[in-house]
Amino acid sequence: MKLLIKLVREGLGSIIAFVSWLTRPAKLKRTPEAQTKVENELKNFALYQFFACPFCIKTRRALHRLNLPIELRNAQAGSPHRQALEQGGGRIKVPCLRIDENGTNTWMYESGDIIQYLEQRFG
Ligand SMILES: N[C@@H](CCC(=O)N[C@@H](CS)C(=O)NCC(=O)O)C(=O)O
Repeated sequence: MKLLIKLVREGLGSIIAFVSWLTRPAKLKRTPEAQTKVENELKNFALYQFFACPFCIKTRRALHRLNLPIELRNAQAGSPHRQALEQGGGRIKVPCLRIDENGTNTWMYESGDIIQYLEQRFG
């Protein structure tokens, strides 16, 4: 039964991911200089996520719209990133944005908070 629920959830998530990919919004355009500056800042960012999680899909969609090529890290069971998320952030919950800046690691949970933060900083 648990396996069936997992399969249905993964299947639905994959369909949502596909539809979201088909209907991707236009990317924010910056000057080449501004885009390079943003991309340099983003080298300190990583998004821990699951491919088929609807909250992660929503967050990846915002990354696309804001033209933010942030490294995606799969935090599913069996992935080495899962342990890093649990140890650094304190729990296994995705999406989680890790920001490594000024010698401090910030682990931001909640898709709404992540999107709002990225919109305010880079939008
Ligand atoms: N309110 C949260 C919900 C996030 C959430 O429920 N994520 C699920 C995956 S869809 C999760 O991480 N569950 C823990 C797990 O599967 O181990 C958000 O918007 O980010």
